[in-house]
Amino acid sequence: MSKITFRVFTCCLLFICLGNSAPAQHSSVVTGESLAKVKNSITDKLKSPSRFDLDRQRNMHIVESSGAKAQAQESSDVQPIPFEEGDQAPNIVVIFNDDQGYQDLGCFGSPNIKTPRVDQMAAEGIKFTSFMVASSVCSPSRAALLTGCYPNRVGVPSVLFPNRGTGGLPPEQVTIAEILKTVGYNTAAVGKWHLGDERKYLPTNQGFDSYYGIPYSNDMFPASTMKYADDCVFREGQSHDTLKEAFAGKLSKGNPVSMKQKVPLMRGEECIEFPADQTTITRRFTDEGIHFISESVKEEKPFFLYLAHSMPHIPLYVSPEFNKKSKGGLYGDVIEEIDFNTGRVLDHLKVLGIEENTLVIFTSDNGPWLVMKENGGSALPLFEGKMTTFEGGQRVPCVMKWPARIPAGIVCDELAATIDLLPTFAAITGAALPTVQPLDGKDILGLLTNQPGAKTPHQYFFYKQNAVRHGDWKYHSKEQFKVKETARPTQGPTLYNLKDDIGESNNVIDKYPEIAAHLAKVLESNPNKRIGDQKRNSNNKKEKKK
Ligand SMILES: [Ca+2]
Repeated sequence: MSKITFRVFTCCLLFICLGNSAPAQHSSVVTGESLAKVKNSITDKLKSPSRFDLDRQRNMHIVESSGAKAQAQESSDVQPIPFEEGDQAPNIVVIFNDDQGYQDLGCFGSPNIKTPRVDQMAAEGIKFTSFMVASSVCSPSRAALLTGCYPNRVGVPSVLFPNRGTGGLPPEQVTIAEILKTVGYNTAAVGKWHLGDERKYLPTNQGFDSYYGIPYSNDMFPASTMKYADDCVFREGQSHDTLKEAFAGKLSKGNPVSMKQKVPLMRGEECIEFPADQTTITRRFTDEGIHFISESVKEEKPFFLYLAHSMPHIPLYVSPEFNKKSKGGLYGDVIEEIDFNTGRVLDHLKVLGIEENTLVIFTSDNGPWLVMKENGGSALPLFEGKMTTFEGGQRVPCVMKWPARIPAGIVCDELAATIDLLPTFAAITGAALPTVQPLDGKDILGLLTNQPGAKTPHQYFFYKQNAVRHGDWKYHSKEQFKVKETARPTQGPTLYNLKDDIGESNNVIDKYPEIAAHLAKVLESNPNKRIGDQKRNSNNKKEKKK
């Protein structure tokens, strides 16, 4: 085939693909009143948890998957586990780390960090090599995971800060915890939240029965609106008076400069320790998660544990037992402590006899903070890291284990994403999907369970407003660089073929201009456009007027 013929062929093929299934456009206007109605209907459902028809859900999956065209893939010789009568919906544990890079696990090729427990999880379950987050920074990535939507849609386009009036995930948006409450789950958020520190934005107002953790990044400040428990433990000489003095002193963007990196530890809606002792925080978050699991088992309730560690985001802290143990320096120590504690959760599930039917997911909120050098992790072989739309920013390590349904030793190269978790959890528990927000995530149960021919449900995946992926192709309208040493003179537009060029180093836009042109057009209709921005701005204006 000549080059021109190939281009015409490619162009036609793309036209057919794009014409048939451009990104879904949601024209219905979601009003404040309708949002409130849905939220109320969820609350109503909480009062009478419905019994889910799991077998029906599962049979539907088998029918759908069996119709798909079987294609050779790496794990194709591993047979799916058949559904059985009386199978129960699983318990769900999501372990979500902060700024852990693509390479920072043994099973993802780390040369110097040892993670035997997560590696074992991968060997006993599934490893996703192309697992995406919907933003390369904390708050939007977390909003996307919990709502199944690109973050701009749900009003969290960028990082939130205490004392700056940046708000939070609007309470009317429906989270994983809220949909799982409708089918009788116990729910707990443990660790970093970062979707708003004011009371109305806290996990306890987003479907979680309990919250224990640091409400934003571990390098931030106390919030002036924070409520302190009567028995709050003040450390390092801090007190109500020192806090008062700090807020009366020098402020930078509303934050008291003398309190940098002093963050609260909260239980429920109050601070119980200030500043949080971060040297023991990974263990304490895990202790809390384990306690919640035990309590749920005692109550004979299925559970959803969202265990969001506050590290390896800097500043890094580690328990004495892990100090200087890793060949990967302090960063490696932190990851190895998280790995050890992940093992504690897995062991606890086993001891309680619920390992078989518990889905455990281990992943990260965005790529490594490379400008922190040795404290910043690695995304190799991907290019760049946090705060960029390169793969290093948004492709994260991910392993999942669920012995009852996920066969051992699967490697999945299909694109999947954190936005897929909500619809997938809905599918496996029978919970109804939210209607408040137009969902961007898709059910990936077929991929998880290694159904023959299962493919990514994402024809397009969007990286902020700047880039789009379609199969192996990735088009950037604009490139962002955070690491000066490796920044390139061209800022885009660029086109890469990730199959041959996972490091996004060989711009082939001149070779495939038709593909670039089509993807540029697709990017224009990006569902992650500034819908949420507009909403958030109008909310902020309203708040300012008050
Ligand atoms: Ca992060």
